[in-house]
Amino acid sequence: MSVLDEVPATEADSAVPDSAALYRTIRFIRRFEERAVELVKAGEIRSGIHPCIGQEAVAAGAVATLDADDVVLSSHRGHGHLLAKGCDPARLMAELAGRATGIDRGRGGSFHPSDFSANVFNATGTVGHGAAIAAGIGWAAATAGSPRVVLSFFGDGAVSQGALLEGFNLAALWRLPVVYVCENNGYATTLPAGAAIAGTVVGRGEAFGIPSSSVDGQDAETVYAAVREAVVRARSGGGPSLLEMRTYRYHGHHTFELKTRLRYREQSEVDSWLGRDPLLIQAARVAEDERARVDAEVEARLDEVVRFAVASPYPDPATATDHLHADGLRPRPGSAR
Ligand SMILES: Cc1ncc(C[n+]2csc(CCOP(=O)(O)OP(=O)(O)O)c2C)c(N)n1
Ligand SMILES: [Mg+2]
Repeated sequence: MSVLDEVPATEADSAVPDSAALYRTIRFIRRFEERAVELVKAGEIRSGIHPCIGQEAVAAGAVATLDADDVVLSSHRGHGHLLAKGCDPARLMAELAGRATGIDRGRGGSFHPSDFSANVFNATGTVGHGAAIAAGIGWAAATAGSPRVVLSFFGDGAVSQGALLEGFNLAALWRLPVVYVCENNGYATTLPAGAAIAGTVVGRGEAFGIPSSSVDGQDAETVYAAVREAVVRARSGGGPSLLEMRTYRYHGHHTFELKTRLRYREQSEVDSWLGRDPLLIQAARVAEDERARVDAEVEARLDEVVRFAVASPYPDPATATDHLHADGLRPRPGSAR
């Protein structure tokens, strides 16, 4: 069962977002991530994760504008994108824990999960490259005459990568149905965006003639409105858009920061962004009894999710190279098997 199975589907082309559904998605992502961090501390998720805590309104608001057949290309900080798109949370948690029951049988982990049943084609750990893959998927959809739209997420650290700019160029040149969403959380690992980006994020899109704007990424309903406009444009043949979402991650870059204290931001800065917590902003739009019902239901579901993940077996080491290649592309004779 997916996150979206449990709530009425948001009308894909509705101009009015469903406040309670957005609240539930944000709450689910927040608590999923907090439970995942607990599993890292308990040694059940051994590789660690990049939590998206603080950025949930971007995933919730953006993905709520899509149809089921639309495609999401995610990033290394992608659990929220997957959950919002309808990925089975139990199988996602099992994937983070490297279990055989994971959405990618434990091969993708937190960095590279894909869920073709939810049309999340991949979460590339190679910063910026998803934007070029998104152009390719958009081209395939456009040439097939499909109404499919591609939503491509990446961080501020991606905007000076060559592959991303090549993707922008082709998407603009061929008017591809791609919506580029930059989650500008102010840092690429420990490097402040201001020390890494010449010009602006929005300027990257404008250079290619792509309609581009900067949006408050802490407010899911503002995100929804901006992305909806871009999705409508893409679906009607109007080509790509770029939306910079101004947001913030409350946790470290990666859970390795639980052990390694990296001094790259002031607590006062974190506190000021905590004052614009996307969960609280959306909670204020939902009646208290409805919120209590959603919170209890989310917690009960996550109890099942965690139980499923930790009870699942690890993959058999003898199968380590299975499922890594398309049919017919077996490893060469003599390579590790
Ligand atoms: C091409 C490439 N360079 C470096 C890395 C290592 N790396 C992983 S995440 C990351 C920071 C990315 O920052 P940003 O794009 O802002 O995303 P955020 O982590 O803030 O969500 C880096 C440098 C990588 N995965 N790929
Ligand atoms: Mg960043």
